[in-house]
Amino acid sequence: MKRRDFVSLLSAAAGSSILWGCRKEQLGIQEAGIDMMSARGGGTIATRYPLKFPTTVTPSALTLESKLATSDLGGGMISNVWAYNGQFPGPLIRANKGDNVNIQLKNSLPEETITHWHGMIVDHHNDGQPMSSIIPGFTYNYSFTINQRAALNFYHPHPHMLTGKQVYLGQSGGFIINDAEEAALNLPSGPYELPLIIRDATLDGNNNLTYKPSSGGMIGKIPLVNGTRSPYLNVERSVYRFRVLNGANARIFGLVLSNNATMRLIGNDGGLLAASVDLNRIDMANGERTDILIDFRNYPNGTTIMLRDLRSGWDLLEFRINSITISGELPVTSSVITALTNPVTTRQFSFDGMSKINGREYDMERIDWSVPFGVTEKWIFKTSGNAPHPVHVHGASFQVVSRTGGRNQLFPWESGWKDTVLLEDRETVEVLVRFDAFKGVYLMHCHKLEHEDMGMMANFEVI
Ligand SMILES: [Cu+2]
Repeated sequence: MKRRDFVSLLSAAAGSSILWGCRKEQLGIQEAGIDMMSARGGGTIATRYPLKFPTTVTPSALTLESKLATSDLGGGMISNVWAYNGQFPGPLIRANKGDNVNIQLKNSLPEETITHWHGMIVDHHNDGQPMSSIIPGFTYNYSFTINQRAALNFYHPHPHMLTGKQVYLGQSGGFIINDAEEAALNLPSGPYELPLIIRDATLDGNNNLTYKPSSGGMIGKIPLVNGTRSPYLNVERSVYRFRVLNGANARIFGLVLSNNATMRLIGNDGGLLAASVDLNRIDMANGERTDILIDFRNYPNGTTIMLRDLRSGWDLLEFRINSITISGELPVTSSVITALTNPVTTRQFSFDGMSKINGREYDMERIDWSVPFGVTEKWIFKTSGNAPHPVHVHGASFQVVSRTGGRNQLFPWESGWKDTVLLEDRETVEVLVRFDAFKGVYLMHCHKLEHEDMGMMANFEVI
């Protein structure tokens, strides 16, 4: 907590002598106490700032400029960032299945970059892989038709050895696809459907994001939601749909509500689940997405509820119920997920140390295996240590069929279609995958971005 915030907090808490005492000589003790409360989750006391939202854009004729900018992290705390179109996080792209995407990426960063559409099934040219990186001052044109089910996807840079730094400094955003199946469900929409990009960060003495990864990846000291520190969100007594992305480089979040209420999980990486499920905890590795309904109808006006991360103990986002009128419904959702079956080939991949898959580091020029087009395969992910490794596959969604060792179970947020699955120490995870959209070179890698940058990544070719 910065001194300025502490002072404003003191004036805000002036009437709360029971909590904080009023004797000025206690100030030093109080400051330490408040610091601890702030870090440990005394959320009703800390100064909080309005949750920011990115602007929504369509991808039909979009220019995305990767450039240096500044962003207000909340309360006038200005930080230098690397932002798409000057926004941190980047603009929220929204389109329908069947729409044409025409995006020009302009590189105004001081180093090479390329943007990848994590979760989107596109051909090699449009996938934004490291070999497609462009140098400063150049542009890259993406053009494709969206042909996949409704989902929240994640756009971010993918240049070799620079991904972690660029994502960390602010290069990330959401890409929502809508479709007719989803529209028929009448889910909360408009102001009741909101993106939450959750990540961590460490600020230097000038409040700038500072990138200092360790062997376990870049683990930041504070949470940010939509680029906002200590955020709050005014909500009505209604049902909200939150499109949640873990946009951290390396941190895993265990999401809970402070009153232990359930959240209705309706979707994940690849869209709607076969059936919605009520949960009071949802874990998300970096790169994973969840689609969550939260029902605020039964709380009196003025109630506050905190979205917390149980793994760190952090308060992430305070919901402030701010209406008397009750509206909305909490739908039970379902969707048709056709199970992949009868794999014809089994492949094993060991995620070794911090930089290798099956004993080899990434080589942009090397194709490590070939996959026949349109054939179901079983891929088995293991680790020899240094997990967690969130394993991400380009070019197709997969279905997770088992986890043995470690947590030794699958979780509801791992059903349906996935593109990222968490591999913790001692775990073996089996997935079924079929590449039936495009032939060409794609990537499989650890989505702990520092592992990816160190070489825990491989090219394969769909033939
Ligand atoms: Cu890893």
